[in-house]
Amino acid sequence: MSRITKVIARQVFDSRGNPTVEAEVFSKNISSSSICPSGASTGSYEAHEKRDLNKKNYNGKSVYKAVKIINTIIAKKLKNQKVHNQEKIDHILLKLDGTKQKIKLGANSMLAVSMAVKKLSSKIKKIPLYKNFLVKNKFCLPYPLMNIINGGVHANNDLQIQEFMIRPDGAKSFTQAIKMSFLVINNLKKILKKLKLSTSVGDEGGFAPMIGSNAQALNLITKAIQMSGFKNGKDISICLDVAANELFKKNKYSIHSKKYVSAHKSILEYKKLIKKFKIKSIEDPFAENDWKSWNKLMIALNKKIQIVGDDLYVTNLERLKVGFLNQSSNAILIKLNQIGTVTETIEVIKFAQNIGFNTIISHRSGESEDTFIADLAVGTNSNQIKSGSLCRSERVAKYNQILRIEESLGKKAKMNNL
Ligand code: 2PG
Ligand code: MG
Repeated sequence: MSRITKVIARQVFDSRGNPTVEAEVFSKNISSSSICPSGASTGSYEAHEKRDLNKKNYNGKSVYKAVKIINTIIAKKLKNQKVHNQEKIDHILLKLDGTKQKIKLGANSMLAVSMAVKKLSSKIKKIPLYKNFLVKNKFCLPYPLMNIINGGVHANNDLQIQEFMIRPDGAKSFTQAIKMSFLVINNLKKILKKLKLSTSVGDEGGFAPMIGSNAQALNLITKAIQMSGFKNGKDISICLDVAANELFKKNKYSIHSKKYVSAHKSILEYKKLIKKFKIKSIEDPFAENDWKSWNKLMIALNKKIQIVGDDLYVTNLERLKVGFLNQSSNAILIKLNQIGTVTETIEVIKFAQNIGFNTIISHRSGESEDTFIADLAVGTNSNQIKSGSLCRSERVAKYNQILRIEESLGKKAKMNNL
């Protein structure tokens, strides 16, 4: 049984140019490394991201403390542990931290190590990473959720909703899914150019034109879908991430315009949008503590569309259980760094799938070249992956990795069910 001989860490940079943690785990002369991503629209129940907060160093954003924690405390504890025993290693990290929100070690230091261990284990076993999770035989490929117009805190335009996404529901393979998405994105670019709107992109690679209404963004996407020869709601579906935490004040929401209105009025507006633009999925339609409104929306929509909890659940089993009992949603977004270890993430995925929820593996708005989530999506048979647009290498890297996996599966490669 291979054992960990050394753990080291360093400060590297994410796609926004902010410092982040990379950990490298060794077993003799073999090593694997992993980089922790970082969010901008974070839920308040997320595990803690440790930053130095010293204004003189990278405007308070450096992660030298987290790096030091890995190089000293974590490295010492993990030495001689069995590489393939992921659960034990993650439990050592959890015990070492001992706090509810990973305040002591920081979820960024814990996760970088946890993911690097998982990668090292598959390297030593000489199996691809996706074969080192839950699924052993029948691998299914996820549908990509591509964020093609960026708003909210991911862009500096006036769009209230954070992410306007497309999902190529009609695709029969992942290759075809990418091709269909490519066409829509390419045509959207042409439409924007013609309207003399900017084609520069936001944090997740989607366009960030200076437009100010959700309906305007949705009209542009609908046009691009038609121009590509696809049927909206059939071949390609429009999906949203509202990130409503950011649009919530004094029990009111400014989702559909800058004006704050009640949750009840927001639901009526949602219904109109869904009908007009054939929207198939809405993530974080309401704020993280507003359980009541989530349930009202689920009832109002009568299970017809996918309702996804991101900031609501923060990949946390306890919160997911509350959401299940409350009938808050029928899908969960999975982000490793919201919870901080691979083992806890897998537990949440398993539970979610057992209760019939869709699991959507997701990037963060601050990403890196690390493609761990692509393998995680296939290795857990999650039916969707959200990794931004087909633009910016840190986003495309994940889609490219799934193309490689599809190729290696050959004839056995199947798309998952939506
Ligand atoms: C989200 C994510 C990723 P962030 O809200 O779903 O798209 O954004 O990483 O900023 O939380
Ligand atoms: Mg979200």
